[in-house]
Order: sequence, then structure tokens, then C-alpha cells
Amino acid sequence: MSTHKSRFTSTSDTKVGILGAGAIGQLLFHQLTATGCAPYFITRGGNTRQQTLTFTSIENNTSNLSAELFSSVSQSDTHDALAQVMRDTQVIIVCVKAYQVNEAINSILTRIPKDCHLLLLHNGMGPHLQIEKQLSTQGLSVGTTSQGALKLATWHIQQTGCGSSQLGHASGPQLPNRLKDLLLSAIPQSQWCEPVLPLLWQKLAINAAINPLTAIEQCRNGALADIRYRPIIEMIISELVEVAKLEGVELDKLVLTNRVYEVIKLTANNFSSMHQDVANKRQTEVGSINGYIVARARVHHLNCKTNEDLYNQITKIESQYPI
Ligand code: KPL
Repeated sequence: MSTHKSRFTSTSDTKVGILGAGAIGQLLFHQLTATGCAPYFITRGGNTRQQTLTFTSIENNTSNLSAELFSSVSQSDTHDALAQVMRDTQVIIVCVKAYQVNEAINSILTRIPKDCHLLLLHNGMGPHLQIEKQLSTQGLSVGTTSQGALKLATWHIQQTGCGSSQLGHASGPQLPNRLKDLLLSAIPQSQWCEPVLPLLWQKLAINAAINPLTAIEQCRNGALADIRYRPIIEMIISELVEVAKLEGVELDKLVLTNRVYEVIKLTANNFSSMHQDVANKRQTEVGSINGYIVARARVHHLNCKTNEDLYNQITKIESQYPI
């Protein structure tokens, strides 16, 4: 695997759009602004406007920033404003949930400049397969991050963990080095990795093992260290390794298992994102986590019983949410 080190110097002339203003989108906004770049948000609702964002660091220091928000929804005035700002945008970072990626990109597709680059950053896998078919001239990169951020209010986030981020090329033209350097200098502990897919599969294994089990058992991540979960965790990983192999990605089951247990230990006190989604009766990302493993297995006429069972249990829970 090759990695790219940042040699970044100046950013002020670089326009970066952030599609999705969730916790990770807002965290990236603060990190990009700190490097001298002027990012903006593309959101679904509201009008074009200025918004004050509040950021609380891990050390509990709080600061404010002003952000420009552009709505992608059909409102004649905001449409023009978004089209205008997008005209000289060089990168759009897509920070919505995996199941929202298609719709979010489709809402801006006709306005994406021909030489603009897209970076998908979400839990799970899958959307890039569809998006790469829809892009004509634009390059696509994908990434995974274990940076932690929590929304304390709509426009107030707290950084909860300083994880690493791995980014890399997916399709079309490569992200120019100047823009790679910008992202790597803005995002702490980030690396440009080629190939990046094995790293996405590794993160998928972590999410496939931890997320549905903690949501079903209603427990913190650390509870999965109990020996009784070992057989099911091993089955989840074995199935994933088999599917990844058929997809051309070689993974080492033992290395992956050790990594899953390391994350269980490192995040022992956390409630996984799927646990939180289920607790708050929100749609989960199971479709792009265990569901992705099952879908790719089907393409290769393979059965992934354990991942399929977990997928079915979570979708059943989702179907029982009150309307
Ligand atoms: O990414 C996570 C998630 O909750 O989605 C893990 C690594 C499992 C941490 O909780």
C-alpha cells in the first residue's frame, strides 16, 4: 500500500463544499477553516444563509465560526446561489449517511463542475458503485474516518475522539496533489492510501461485528469482549473475508479479528452509532454494513448466514418503530 504525505502551504483560493451538516461534516468544516480554507455547506433545507457554528474541543475549549449554508432544494433564489458557489468548487466532501448518498448527490448532480472532485466519507460501503456510474468527467475518492464527534445541538458539536482517517482513489481522474495536500493537512492523522478498498473492508468488519450486536443486545461496545460473543464475531468476520476475497480484496482473518477486539477495547464505553440509531428509532446503516456483505455475497452466489441474520434482525427492529 502506498501513502501520500502532505506538503500543503496555502488554501485560501480553494473552494470546498461539504454536503451534509451532521457531526462529521461540521467537524471537517472546523478543521478545513483552521487551515485557512473557506468551506461552505450544502444542505437540504432552508435558504441560503449564514449560520454560527459552535465547536467544543476534546479539551473542552469552545469557539464559534460563521458558515455559509446553501440549500440544494428547489427554491429559485437559493438554486442560483448554490449553482454560483459550486461553479468554482474544486472538491465536494459528502458526509451524509450511506443511505442518503444517492439522493444527496442527485440533488446537486447537474451543478457539479466538470473538473470538480467528490469524496465520500460515510460508515459502510456500497454507494460508490452507483455514484461512479453517474459521474461523467469528475473524479471520485472514498474514505473512512474514526474521528469522533457528537452533536450537542443542531449547530454545536463536541469532538469526542481523535481517530485516524484513510482516503484514497475510487474512479475517474485522481484528486490533484494540491487538493490531496489540503485535505491531509486539514484532517488530523489522515493518510492518502492506495489501494484504499482494503481499509474500507477493514472498517466494514469493525462495524459489521460491533454495530448490530450492540444494537440488538442494547449494550456498550465493551460488553462484546465477553467470551460468549466470540463465535458470532468470528463468523461475521469469516464471511466478510470470504466475500472480500471474491471481490479481489485479500484480508487476514486473524489480523481483522484482533483489530475488531482492539476497537471494542478502545471504544468500550461508547454506544455504537447503530445502538444510538435504534435507541432513537432512527433508520440505521445496516443496509450498507451487513447488508452490503450479503448483497456482494449474492453476486458471487455465496451464502452469508450470520450477516444475513443480523441484517434481518435489525431491519425487523426498524420496521417496528412507531410511525
Ligand atoms: O464506527 C463505529 C460506530 O459506532 O459506528 C464504532 C467504531 C463501532 C465505534 O462505536
